[in-house]
Amino acid sequence: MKNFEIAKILYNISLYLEMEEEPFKPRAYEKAARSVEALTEDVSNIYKKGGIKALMEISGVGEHIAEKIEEMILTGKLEYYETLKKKIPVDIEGLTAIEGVGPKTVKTLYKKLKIKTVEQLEKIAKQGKISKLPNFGKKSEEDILSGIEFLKKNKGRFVLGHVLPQLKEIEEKLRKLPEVKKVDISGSTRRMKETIGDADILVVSDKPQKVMDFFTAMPDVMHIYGKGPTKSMVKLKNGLDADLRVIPEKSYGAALQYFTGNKDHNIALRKIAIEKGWKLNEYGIFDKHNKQMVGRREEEVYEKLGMKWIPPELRENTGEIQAAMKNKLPKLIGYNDLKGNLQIHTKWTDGTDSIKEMAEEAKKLGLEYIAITDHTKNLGFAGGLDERKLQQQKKEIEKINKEIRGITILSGAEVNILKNGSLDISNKALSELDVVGVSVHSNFNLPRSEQTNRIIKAIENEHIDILFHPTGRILQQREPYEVDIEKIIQAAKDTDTILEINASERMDLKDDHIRLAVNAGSKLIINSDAHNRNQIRFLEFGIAQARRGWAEARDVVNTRNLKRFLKMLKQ
Ligand code: DGT
Ligand code: CA
Ligand code: CA
Ligand code: ZN
Repeated sequence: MKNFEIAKILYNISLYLEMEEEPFKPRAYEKAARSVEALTEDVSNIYKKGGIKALMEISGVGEHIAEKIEEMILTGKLEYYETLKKKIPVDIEGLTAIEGVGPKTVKTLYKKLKIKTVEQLEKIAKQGKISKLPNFGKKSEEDILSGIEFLKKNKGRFVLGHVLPQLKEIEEKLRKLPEVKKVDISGSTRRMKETIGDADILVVSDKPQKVMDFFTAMPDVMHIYGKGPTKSMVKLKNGLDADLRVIPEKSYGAALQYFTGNKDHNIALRKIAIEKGWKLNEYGIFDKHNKQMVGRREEEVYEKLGMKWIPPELRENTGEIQAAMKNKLPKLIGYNDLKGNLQIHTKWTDGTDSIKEMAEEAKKLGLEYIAITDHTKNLGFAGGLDERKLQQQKKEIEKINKEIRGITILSGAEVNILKNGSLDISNKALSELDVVGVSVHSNFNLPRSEQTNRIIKAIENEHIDILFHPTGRILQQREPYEVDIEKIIQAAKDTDTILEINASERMDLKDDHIRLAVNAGSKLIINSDAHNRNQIRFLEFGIAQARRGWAEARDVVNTRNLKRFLKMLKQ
């Protein structure tokens, strides 16, 4: 079993247990699921090497859950899960994916109206029967229907961070084949989009049949749509479609360019070729006698058209072509440029690992400093910290800093912005922390101007250094709240507050907003918002997002070393 399959079962168990109103177990299963899903190494591999003991070393996995994982690895299923499913046979995953629908709602809907699937729920909600249930009203019925609409919009797309490790693994398997000379994943994956529709893999090979045999027989494959000498199409077990194309070596660069896209970028390039009297397609650039001029290398395609090679993250036809022609492309922030990670959660609130474990992992990933930013008291469900606990935590951090080498831990907090823009922690307590972020975790439905002013009031506080996840969206889960982002970007600049690019599933700010912030000269920061140590690596996706927003290293404050970073905070 693959990590995502194990994680999914653990997560669904947490939903079933929550439905049964079990007190602590749901959180334990949820934490294990989140941790396994973020692991890069195969859990089956970990088990093969070190048995159940090694499983227990995975963040968030204790003895009981380790035994469950062992059973899944050995038998391909889990008796405990099968029993839970039989008791309440509903599509718990699909139904709870609807914003605002939790396991308890699912239970009520099943008990009262026999609803098992999202389709049934949609039908019954449209008939107006949900609003008639006790504790439900017209508003909750409307919310359910708009939640279902939002899900439909994302249907068939996959969060890049969820599928990239597996795609890279497939790429490496192909690279190791003696028949494969070159391999790349093109398409939206290469552009590092937040979500991808399907994976477009390209190879060069003299023995394409062998490559196709291997590709279609991989254990990752669930279904083969088609298999031919130059193109095969499969559905992977995680639901993602993947195409593999075999390309002649002399056209590889042109094919890589073409299949990386995006479509609008390609159309614009083709127009430039036509203006020069040439033809551009996935085989190369051809002159008026139909003779190939270039095509072997991607750089040559761009050069021939009179421009610098364009990093894939920028290829959206939003000005990158004009910039490349004038040699004015940004010097994008690099994937190894971050030195710090300033939003990290621990066991002190809703995280899974200790302060020290998070620091050790961050150090392993090459970071020089982190900030511990647990939730504050208004976030009851996360066990938010009050002033006294924050002070205790700061002492604990000081102690760990003396024991640990090679990384510095800063004290901090993720402070809640209350409805009126005030904060749930006293200024005095905040003044004692090294770095403080604020965020909105409640009242998502305020009118736009009220929401905007609420946030601006919060960042005007001299103790607040960072605005965390500024628009509140979560990929495929939650729409952003209504907010005047340009006004917030300006306020951030005026108040010297740093705007976060949150690299978790929030992916907030998004690329367009980052570009606005860069142009306005506001400071940015990329944080993982990790709730377990396996999630720290998600910084990669925040960097990708920053690149898609045209950000350079100088725009992002945590590319600086600790000393210089501290100087960029409000004094
Ligand atoms: P996705 O899969 O929806 O996340 O997005 P992409 O960008 O991977 O799109 P996909 O898989 O449909 O096609 C891969 C690339 O192939 C796309 O980025 C550009 C190129 N392409 C596809 N269709 C066309 C087309 O009609 N014209 C041109 N010029 N290029 C195309
Ligand atoms: Ca694609
Ligand atoms: Ca495709
Ligand atoms: Zn949290």
